[in-house]
Amino acid sequence: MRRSSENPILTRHDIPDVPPDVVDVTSVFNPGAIRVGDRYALLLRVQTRGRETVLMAAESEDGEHFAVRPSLVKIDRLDAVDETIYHIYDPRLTRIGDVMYMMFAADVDGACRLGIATGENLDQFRLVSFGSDIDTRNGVLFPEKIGGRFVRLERPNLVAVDGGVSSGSEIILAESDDLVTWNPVGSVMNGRPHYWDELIGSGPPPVKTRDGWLHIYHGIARHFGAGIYQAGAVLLDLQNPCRVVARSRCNILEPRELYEMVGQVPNVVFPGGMIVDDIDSEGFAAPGSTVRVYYGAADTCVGLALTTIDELLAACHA
Ligand code: BMA
Repeated sequence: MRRSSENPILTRHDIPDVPPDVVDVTSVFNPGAIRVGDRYALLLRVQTRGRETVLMAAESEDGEHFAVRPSLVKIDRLDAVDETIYHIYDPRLTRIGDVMYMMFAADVDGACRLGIATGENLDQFRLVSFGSDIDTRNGVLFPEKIGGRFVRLERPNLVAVDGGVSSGSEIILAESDDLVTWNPVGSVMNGRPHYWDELIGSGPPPVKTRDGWLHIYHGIARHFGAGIYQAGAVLLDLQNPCRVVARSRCNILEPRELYEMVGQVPNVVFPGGMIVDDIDSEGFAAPGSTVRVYYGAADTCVGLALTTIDELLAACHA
């Protein structure tokens, strides 16, 4: 992927103050992304100097220069959850039919949960479901039902990490009739010990191509101290997304620029948003289409990487 010459496209200096809580913020990273009409939109993870996380929306005409709205994104009904929620973070955005969904991670006591909310617009969401059983993160909804059911990828947190939050090395598929009750379907892929993606987690929601579901994920190489977060691509079977058709042997983005190597958490590229310009009437991405991938860099700022569907498919088979 090619980095935007404007990178990092968003830093803490671009975040307007929203007093009293959001003033002179520490960082902005790990955005979700979606098309809204002919505009590009991001939901940003903004971290205050109280180390609290808020979500803020940004919009752009060209996908590169974003204006951040001077308000905080609200999620109605969150107060009905009977666990203490400390942080809501790493939003991923999917449109199914006409409805926009946000899937997010939520830190509660001793675990991470996945929440799903629908959005009328970028400012106002309403909670649809909030997990209560397993410790899991990196949830993404597919942009259409498969076999008549909603489908999602997620990454259970089963691997303890020294000095950090728990992580995981397996992405699984789950399905649901109502977005509330989720049943595991099976394993999709595992980390590859010794290589670039020892631990793994989904990036942006999968994109439909004629060759399969194209999915960008993050991989963590653990054998270098604190770990290096990179991005790679995988192609999943259209009817049975548990079946991996092809998977990139090498990463397609790794920390190389100073803003990716230095920051709150060094050596991190963490993609969470992907916007494909040309999608046909059946929902398939056009092979030559431009793809914009939005990623958090070093848990400090936001980067943009550009590629095409063809290039990503080739990376899966390389
Ligand atoms: C992961 C998540 C991400 C974060 C990354 C690097 O476990 O918490 O939100 O960007 O670590 O710190």
